[in-house]
Parts: sequence; C-alpha cells; structure tokens
Amino acid sequence: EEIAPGAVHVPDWLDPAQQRALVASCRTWARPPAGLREVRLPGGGRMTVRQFGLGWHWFPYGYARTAVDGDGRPVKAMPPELADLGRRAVHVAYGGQAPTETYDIALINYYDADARMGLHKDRDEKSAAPVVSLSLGDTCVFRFGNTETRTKPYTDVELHSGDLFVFGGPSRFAYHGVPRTLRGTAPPELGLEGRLNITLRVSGM
Ligand code: MD3
Ligand code: FE
Repeated sequence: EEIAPGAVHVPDWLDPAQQRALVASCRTWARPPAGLREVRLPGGGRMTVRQFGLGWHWFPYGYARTAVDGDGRPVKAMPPELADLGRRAVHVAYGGQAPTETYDIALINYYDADARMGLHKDRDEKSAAPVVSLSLGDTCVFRFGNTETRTKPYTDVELHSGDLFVFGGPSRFAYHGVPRTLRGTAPPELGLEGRLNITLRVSGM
C-alpha cells in the first residue's frame, strides 16, 4: 500500500457509519456562510471541482481566514474531531509515528460526475507535514505523478469510498490529480451522488 516513498494508501479505513457521519457533517459545513463555492482561476477559467475550507480558505493561490473569492465571510472553525482524525490517520499510515504539528485546515472538494482535477502540486501551505486524504462516495481515478514534471511517469490508483491516503516525506510535493470519477459507484446507503474528498492539512501559519 506504499505506492511511493511517503505515499501510503489504506483502503477502506473509514467504516460505513464513519462515512455516513462525515457526509452528514459536510452537508452542514457546505452551507453558507463561506460554504461550497465554484473556484475561479486567475486566467478566467473555472475549476470543475467545487470546494470549501474549514480553519482556512484556499484561493488561487494562497490561504485566507475569510472566503476572499467567495462571499467574503469568515471560514468555519476547524472541528477538533477532524484535527484528531488527521493525527490518527498519519499514525495509522506510518505505523505508529504520530505527527508533531496540529492539523488546522480541512479542504473539502465535491466532484459531480463530470468534475476533474488537473495535475498540480500543493505548495500554498507553510508546513511540509503530510497531507491526509479521505474519499467518500463515487470511486475516482487518482493520478500520482513525480516531483519534476507535470507529465509521465505517473501511477493511476482507484480511490474508493472510505479510503485513506497519506502523502508525506518525498511524496508531499509530487504532482497529482483526479482525471475522472466513476459515476454511480458510491455505496448506495451513503446517499451521496458524486464524490467528496476531505484533505486534512497543517497550515504552518
Ligand atoms: C499528493 N485533491 O485538494 S486528494 C487537492 O481527490 C487535491 O480531491 C485531490 O489534490 C482530490 O489539492 C487529491 C490526494 C492528495 C492531496 C494532496 C496531496 C494527494 C496529494 C499533496 C501532495 C501530494
Ligand atoms: Fe492537491
């Protein structure tokens, strides 16, 4: 399950009840103020993925405490249970090694069946702490690249509802993206159309 140094995939980490609870929480957090929004890029394009933050708000390209490119309102606080989930995720993925920094940001991405995320690096955080990713709903194809180029070589991995992925060490600044999601593959009892991805991060700010 280590697909590259520091990149650890733990399939089926969240049980169905935990997945349902996270989906229910996301529905609440996604409401205004500073709720789920479309992300507009500086070049005029729009991301097909919709997003909101807890603790901090990401905008292209930086972090703020208010939804500066949305409704301008203060972002909701990082829930302590998500900070704790981040700590436990790193502990599990890295075999007993607990992180020293506190997980103080959650970014929640929503993918409808047509949404994609192009290959990019996450470099707006001021900490090199591992990024924790939790997948809910539809399966996606996750593309994990290299640190040098936006092109091959890369590895494609399917991420299913309940999967954990931790990206630290040499994998923290690798290119990655989501070329597609697989429509209608969410566990029916989750009651979610599309895919949610929760990333837990350390801001270093
Ligand atoms: C590898 N999200 O929000 S999560 C993102 O599924 C993002 O929504 C994707 O890329 C998603 O920035 C992928 C997996 C992920 C997240 C952060 C990483 C992989 C990463 C940071 C460094 C390396
Ligand atoms: Fe990313």
